Amino acid sequence: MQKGYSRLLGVIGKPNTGKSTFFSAATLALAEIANYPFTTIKPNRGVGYVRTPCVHEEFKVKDNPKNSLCVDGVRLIPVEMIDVAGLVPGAWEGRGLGNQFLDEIRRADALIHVVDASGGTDCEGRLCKPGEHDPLEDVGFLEREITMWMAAILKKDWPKLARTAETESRDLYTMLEERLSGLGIKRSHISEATRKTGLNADKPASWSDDDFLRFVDAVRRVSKPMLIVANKVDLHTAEANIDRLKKLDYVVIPCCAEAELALRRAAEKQLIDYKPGDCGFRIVQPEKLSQSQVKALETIKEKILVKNGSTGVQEALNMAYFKLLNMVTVYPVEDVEHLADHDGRVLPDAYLVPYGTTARQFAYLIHSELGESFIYAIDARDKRRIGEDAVLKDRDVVSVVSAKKRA
Ligand SMILES: Nc1nc2c(ncn2[C@@H]2O[C@H](COP(=O)(O)OP(=O)(O)OP(=O)(O)O)[C@@H](O)[C@H]2O)c(=O)[nH]1
Ligand SMILES: [Mg+2]
Repeated sequence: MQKGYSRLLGVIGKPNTGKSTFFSAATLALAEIANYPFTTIKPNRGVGYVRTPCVHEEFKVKDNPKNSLCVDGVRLIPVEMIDVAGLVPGAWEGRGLGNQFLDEIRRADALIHVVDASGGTDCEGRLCKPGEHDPLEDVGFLEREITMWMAAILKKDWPKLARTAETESRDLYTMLEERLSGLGIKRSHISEATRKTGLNADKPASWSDDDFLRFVDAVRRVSKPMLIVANKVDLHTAEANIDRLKKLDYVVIPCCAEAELALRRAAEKQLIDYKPGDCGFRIVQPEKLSQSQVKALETIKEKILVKNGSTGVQEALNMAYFKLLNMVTVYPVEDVEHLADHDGRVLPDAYLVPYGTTARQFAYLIHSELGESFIYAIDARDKRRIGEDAVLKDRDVVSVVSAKKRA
């Protein structure tokens, strides 16, 4: 895992929606899966991959990746994920597994909300007739739970904090940042949330209870961006619900986590040729598959891949990184002619960094010494010099020249 800018994706939702199935499909880590609520109690942590076209074809070189994989021209960059226990209404007050669950997403930078789009599980995750439950309710409830949990953390100290900000003219943002840093909430999140709500940061003591909740809700949206994985698309009741989910203000990704898990496991055993996110697969060892396995694979192809373009699992990870977190991929090299590191490995690393990262910040990320003694960087495409404040772009290949050494 890369240092510095590594991010954590939290897989969340009410019980029994397929969170652990999604997580297993993305990471191939073993996680318990069953059709009843609260199968997961202790969180599962694992490593999934973000997928991006590798630059080696454009540069016409053969690469030798170190921090990532390159399969058929596709770079797979590892990213950390956490799958947590299901959340039920009232969790913020301690219902279900309550705060324990919420505490585990403290450090998550983006949230993947897995919804049972088929409407076959009630609001507490118990099985019901597909179509009976409205998954739109699950979206509203989850937003509320997280907001209320954050509000409860802040509420105790709020009156004092707001008064101090006014009477001692202390900066509200700084005080809130100190108070909320344990939730991965930064000053920039707080100022953006204030701006979005139009509240006066100089007069927080005059905010009403409603203002306070609106503010916390905005902090949640900004600091824990979320997308919706509309899971269980293989069930016929899902389609109409997905159309309705898409009207909400979220990225919505139709998904069949079960299909992805089956494909990934078959690919792991080299029975099929399939990369996460592909729109199809090829059976490579038909003699090792039973008739029913072949039939199951054909069904996945027809009902999921052809219809939706993919199972949705990979797309969700990519969207979380490239859209919600606004990351770009940058390849550091030492030798700009051969695109190699000091061991001669070609295009060894692909780093995920937030858009806006400058050449010098990137140098710091590789090594603090390199950042400190930064002179300039070189763009491997046109061999031009890049100054310290230049913002790096997606798929840039750069070499840092420093007073000490190159990297
Ligand atoms: N039809 C269908 N069922 C699925 C899909 N993904 C998961 N399931 C099933 O949904 C049930 C719950 O799956 P889990 O992955 O354990 O769900 P969870 O959200 O982790 O559940 P908790 O840990 O109890 O909160 C299991 O029976 C899965 O096989 C899917 O894409 N389609
Ligand atoms: Mg689970």
